[in-house]
Amino acid sequence: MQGRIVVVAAAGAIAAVGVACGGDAGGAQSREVLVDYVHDEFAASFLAYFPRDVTLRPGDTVTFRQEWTGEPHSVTMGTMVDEMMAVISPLIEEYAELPEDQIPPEVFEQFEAAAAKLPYMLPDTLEGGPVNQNVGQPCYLDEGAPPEDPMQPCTDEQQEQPAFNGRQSYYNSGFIPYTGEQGNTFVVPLADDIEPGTYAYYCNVHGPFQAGTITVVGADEEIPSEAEVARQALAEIEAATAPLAEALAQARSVETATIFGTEVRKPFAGWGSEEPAKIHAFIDEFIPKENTVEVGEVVTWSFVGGHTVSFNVPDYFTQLSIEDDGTVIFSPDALQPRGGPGHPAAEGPPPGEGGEGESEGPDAQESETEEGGAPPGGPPEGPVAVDAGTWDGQSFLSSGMFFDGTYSVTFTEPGRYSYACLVHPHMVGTVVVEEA
Ligand SMILES: [Cu+2]
Repeated sequence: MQGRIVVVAAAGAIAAVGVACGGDAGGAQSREVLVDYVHDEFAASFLAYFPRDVTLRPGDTVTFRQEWTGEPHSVTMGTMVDEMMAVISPLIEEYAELPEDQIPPEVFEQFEAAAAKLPYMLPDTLEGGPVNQNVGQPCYLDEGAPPEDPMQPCTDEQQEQPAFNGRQSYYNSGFIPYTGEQGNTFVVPLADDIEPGTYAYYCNVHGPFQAGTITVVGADEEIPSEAEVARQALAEIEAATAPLAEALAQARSVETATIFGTEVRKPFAGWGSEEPAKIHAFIDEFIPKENTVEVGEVVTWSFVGGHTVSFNVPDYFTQLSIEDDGTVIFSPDALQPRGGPGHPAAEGPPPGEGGEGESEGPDAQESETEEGGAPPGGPPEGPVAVDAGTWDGQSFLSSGMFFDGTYSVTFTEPGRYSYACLVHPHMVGTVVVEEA
């Protein structure tokens, strides 16, 4: 991790020298902001921008560079976002460190009311297929809001990116793809006539907790060097990493645990830090990475966060992708169970069950095998236990996305089987099946 940042810092130093040799500060500057972060000690997703604030002058450029952890992101700004964050930022500032039960209910109401004014990229119910195209695709508006119909993208003209002048009502990258010409990159030129001030942006997938600011100063004012910006990014990454590393070490040292109110047993699929606030990051690891069982034995994963357990996966595909006509698609293959029983909540929880926070342990609900392919509906809400039955190591087998609950597979053939999370490409594990 340090190595990479040092390289960035060194490049910054060279750029700074170049400017110094050129005499004055003439010529536009560029500063880089990381979107998410690929850690080299463990797999994780950081729902954050590093650094959180960057200072530039009119005519300069902000380059958002995404590090692909499998989580989709956008960079979304404009006066609509400024207004939302003017309400929400002070709330986060004041209450984020408090345990949830000590936060007055009206704080949540204010937060929700402000956040609800802006549309989100992902539909409320994930089903696979097109996401909300009105904000999943790029959209740059001088005034007004994106189309109300989630399936209606902004017009071709509205998708052409102008410089950011601070007065546009909505200025949205849309989903920043992993591949392609603009892969992992979103470049924001600041207009020559942008007023000095602070401009907010956020991710319209993960919401106002994933947010940052661009501070614009006067044309003749000093701004932090590229190296200083990189150092600040590194400091913020380290601050976000420390509690995660601690939580991971703890997860590795136990067999069972209670996390986010749910009892879990190894192997864990995903992990996180329970420390409140300011850690908008989670661990994309199977813990432990390798499990050894005998033929006929069952392995039961406990999910912590939105992941899949998937064997014999096809070539890598991303959770979200952009089709030739611009449509942003949530891959049904990443979301839905494959080769086993469906999500048990697909047909809705039985009356009186499946309510929020109603954790009854992994045996609370048994799934039934669906006939004729994948069921409709998305990930189950609340803890569920899915038994995929036996698997002989031959077919594509995927749990579908889970946030909570367990997934069991009984292995019938000896061998060494690697598996992966279809959402998070760095999240891989192995099951070794030995002769009984
Ligand atoms: Cu994952």
